[in-house]
Amino acid sequence: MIEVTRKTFETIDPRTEEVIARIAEGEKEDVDLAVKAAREAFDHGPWPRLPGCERRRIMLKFADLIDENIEELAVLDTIDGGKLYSLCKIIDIPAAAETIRYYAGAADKIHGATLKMSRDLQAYTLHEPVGVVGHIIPWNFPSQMFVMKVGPALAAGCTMLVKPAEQTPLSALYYAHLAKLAGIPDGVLNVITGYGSTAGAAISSHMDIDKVSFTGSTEVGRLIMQGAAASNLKSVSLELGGKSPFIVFDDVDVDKVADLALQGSFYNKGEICVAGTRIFVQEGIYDKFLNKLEEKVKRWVVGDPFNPNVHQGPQVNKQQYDKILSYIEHGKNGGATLFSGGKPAGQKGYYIEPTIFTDVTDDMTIAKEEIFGPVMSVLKFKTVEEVIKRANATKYGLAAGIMTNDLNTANTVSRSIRAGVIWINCYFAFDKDLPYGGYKMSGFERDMGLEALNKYLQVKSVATPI
Ligand code: TAP
Repeated sequence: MIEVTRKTFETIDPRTEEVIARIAEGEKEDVDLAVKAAREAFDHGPWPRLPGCERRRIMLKFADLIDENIEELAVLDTIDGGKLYSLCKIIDIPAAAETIRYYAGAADKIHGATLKMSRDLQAYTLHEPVGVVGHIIPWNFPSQMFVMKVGPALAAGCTMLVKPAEQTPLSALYYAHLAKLAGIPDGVLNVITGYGSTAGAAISSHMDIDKVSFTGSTEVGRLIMQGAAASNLKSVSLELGGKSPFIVFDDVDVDKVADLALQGSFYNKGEICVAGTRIFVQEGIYDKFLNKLEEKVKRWVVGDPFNPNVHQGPQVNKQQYDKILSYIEHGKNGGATLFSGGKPAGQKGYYIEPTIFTDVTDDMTIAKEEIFGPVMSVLKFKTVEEVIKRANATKYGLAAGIMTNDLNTANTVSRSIRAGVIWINCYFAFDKDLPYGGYKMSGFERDMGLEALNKYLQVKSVATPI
C-alpha cells in the first residue's frame, strides 16, 4: 500500500495496448518505509528467530494458496506480460508453488559445521540469514522470478523487499497478498511497485539493505553494483543477459532438433535470457536443417495468448516491440538473409512474426547483441574446435545447447563452453533443483537449487578453548 508519493503509473495489456490498471508508483520515500518495516522485522521480529520447521509450515501454506489461485495468477501474467495462458496455468504458476515448497523443505535443514582446530580449540560455524534483502526482478517470467528470489530468502530467515518490473507488477501484488494470508508476519515480505531508476536505484543504494539480488539486463546490473559500492557495500548477486549458442552437430535427428531450435529461440516470444538464438549448424546437415525449420516455422502460430492453439503472444510492451523490430532491420540491412518472418503480425497489439535469419556471420549485430525477441540467427560451422571458439566469442556466458549423439563431442563441448547452464540434447530443461546463472557478463551467483539458499546466508565462525 503506497503511503508517501501517492503517484501512480499505468500497466498496459500488450494484446490490446489498453490500460489494465493504475499501479502505485513507489519512490525513495516508499522504499525507506519498506526498509524500515523489513529492518524491524529482521532485527526484532519473529521470522528469523522461528524454528526452521515453523518457517517451513508457513511457506507450505503459502505454496498451497498459490495452487488454489492458479487461474487468477495465470490470468494476471497473461494480461500483463502477454504470456501464454495455457502454459502459465500448467507450468509457470504450479512451478511457482513447487519452488516455494522446495525451499520450505530446506528451511529446517540449515546447518553449520563442527570443526577440528589445529590448536587446543574447538569451533563451529553458524549459517545465519544475511539480513534485509532487496530483490529487483524483470518482466519476462513475473511469477517464477518472484518465487525464485523470495523462496530461498524466506527459508534462510531473511526479510525483504521485492521490486517487480514496471511492465508486470500485478502478480507480485497478488503473491504478497497470498503470503500475508499464509501467515508470513508483517514486514517480512514487502512489494514496492515503481520504476527502476527511482525505486530500484533507491534499493541498490540503500544504507540499510544488506543484499541486493538482481535479475535483469547487464547494463542495469552494472548500475546495481555501482549503487552498492557507493553506499554500504552490500553484497550483490546478478543474473543478467545472454546470447546463448545452440550447437547442432551433423549426427542428430534433424526433425527433433529443429523443433528444439524453434522452442529455443521463440518460446515465451523470445523474451527469455537463456534463449538459444545463435544456431550453429554443422555444414553436412545445414540445408536439410533449414528445410525442416521452414516447414515447422509455418506451423508456429502467433496470436491471442488466451487461445490454446497459439504458440506466441505479444511482446511485453511497445518499447520492447520497437527494439526487436529495429534489430530485424539491422539483420536485413547488415548482410544476413531473411529466411522467414521479419515484420509485425496483426493490426493491434505488440505481435511480431517469428523471424529467422540465415547466412549470419559472427560479427553481425544480430549475432552479437541480446535481442530478447523472436529472432533466430543461423550460422554454419565445420569442426568441433571451430564451433567452441565461435560459441565462446561473446561477452555473455549464460547457457548453451549441444545437440549430438556422440558422447565424446558432448563431453568436450560442454566442458569447453564458458556458460552457467549446458543442455545436451534438450533445451530449457529447468528444475527447482538445478542452479541457474551466468559466467562472464551474464552475472554471478546462482538462483534455484540449494546454491540459491547459500546466497541468503552468511557464515559465522565461533571458536573456544578446550
Ligand atoms: P532491466 O531493464 O535490467 O530491468 C530489470 C529490473 O531492474 C526491473 O525491475 C527494472 O525496473 C529495474 N531497474 C531498471 N533500472 C534500474 C536502476 N537504475 N536501478 C535499479 N533497478 C533498475 O531488464 P528487463 O528489460 O526487465 O529484462 C530483460 C533483461 O533481463 C535481459 O537482459 C535478460 O537477459 C535479463 N534476464 C536475465 C535472467 C537471468 S536468470 N540471467 C532472467 C530473466 C531476464 P523497471 O520496472 O523500471 O523496468
